[in-house]
Amino acid sequence: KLELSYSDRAKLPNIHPLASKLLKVMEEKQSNLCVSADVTSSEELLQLADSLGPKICMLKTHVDILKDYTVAFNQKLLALAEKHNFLIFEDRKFADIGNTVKHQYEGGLYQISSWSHIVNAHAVPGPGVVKGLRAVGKPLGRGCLLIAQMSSQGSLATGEYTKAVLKMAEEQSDFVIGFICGSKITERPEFIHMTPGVQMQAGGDVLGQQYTTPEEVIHSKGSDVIIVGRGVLEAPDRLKAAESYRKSGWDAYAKRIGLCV
Ligand code: UP6
Repeated sequence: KLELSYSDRAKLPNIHPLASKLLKVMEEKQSNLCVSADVTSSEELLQLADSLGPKICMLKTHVDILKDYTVAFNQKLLALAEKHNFLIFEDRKFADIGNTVKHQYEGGLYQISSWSHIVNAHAVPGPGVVKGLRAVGKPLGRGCLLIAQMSSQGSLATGEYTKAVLKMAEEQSDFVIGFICGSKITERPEFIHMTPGVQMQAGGDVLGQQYTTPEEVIHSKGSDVIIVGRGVLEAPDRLKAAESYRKSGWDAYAKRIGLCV
């Protein structure tokens, strides 16, 4: 049985507008690549966004690892997202009670809700974490991914926990647009599956990260978006590396849905 294409899914009647937008961008740019811009200088991050922008559907940030963060940075990043037509995903991994995450999302130094289209959260606190984020993000048209599984060795997010995360997402699908996961966890086509821990060769790092290939993630595991950090950042030519991840991810998708390439 062949699956719906990204563009078919973008047109589903019950799809969240932000998920629809992402799927359209993916189809237009023929990219299911999200680059994880894990660098510590704002200028380097902005340069990355500008040079890799044409290759990606999304740029993932960890804004709290920047050593020289300023408010101007947000505006510059947003302008680049518009220029190159990609979405911004701040990988904040919220994990507190609703009232606290509300403040962490809207306020503080980073004011994440004002510039990041997508954020993510752990389900550990229960549905209140999503309710808190939704109170801030929904009026702004933002969306959230729930962390259903993790790529790191010994992760506790498995089995029944993963199922409970899916249920939480289904109950708040007006704000939850999908998952961070290792493989597809639901057949519902309106949810987006995004997978970190991706490199061209399977393996890992010394701190428990585990890598799977783009082909495996998209074609065999049925995920939608590959998230790649060091596979691109540590390559001798980052643009060339991003293009090869884009192509691998796209070819694996084309194969999955039965498109000829
Ligand atoms: N990330 C994971 N695994 C998860 C969730 N998030 O690796 O389960 C994030 C990391 C990092 C990126 O915080 O920013 O994805 C992966 O980077 P890498 O490709 O350099 O390993």
